[in-house]
Amino acid sequence: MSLAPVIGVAVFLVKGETVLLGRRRSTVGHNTYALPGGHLEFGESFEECAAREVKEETGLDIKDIQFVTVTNNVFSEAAKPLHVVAVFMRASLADPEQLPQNVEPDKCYGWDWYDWKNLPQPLFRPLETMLKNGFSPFPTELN
Ligand code: 8DG
Ligand code: MG
Ligand code: MG
Repeated sequence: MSLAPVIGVAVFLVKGETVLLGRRRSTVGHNTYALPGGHLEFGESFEECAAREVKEETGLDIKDIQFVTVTNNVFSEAAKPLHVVAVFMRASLADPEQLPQNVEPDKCYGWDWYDWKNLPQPLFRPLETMLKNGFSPFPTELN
């Protein structure tokens, strides 16, 4: 078991005033609502990783992929301690008509769009912490 930090990339896929969230089936953050995302692969850019993970997990194609922020997450109470440096990106749908599919049903209970002002609970802890700190992926007039 390696105890080195790993790099995660998570994507605020925004549509109107909503974001795409799925309830996790993974050990880390089980049952909590999280963004699509995964681990950065060797040689990948953040934008490439964002597009690949969103496609692998939801079937959706994204555009206008931009870096928004990075957070440091230590899951010390997990059965297998985990340290993830999470890079957050924002993107929009390449085709606004495209519908999310649950491509990895072993990892997620399903994807849906949630109003930013009425997010489901509980949120995945890294997300919850960002929100508590006042973070929003939307322009200020929506907050
Ligand atoms: P992979 O095998 O497909 O590469 O990985 P994955 O199974 O899809 O990884 P993941 O757990 O979904 O994402 C990697 C890490 O990114 C996760 O363990 C912690 C970090 N992360 C956050 N916030 C979020 C989030 O909202 N969504 C996702 N998916 N990951 C997040 O800190
Ligand atoms: Mg993944
Ligand atoms: Mg994932």
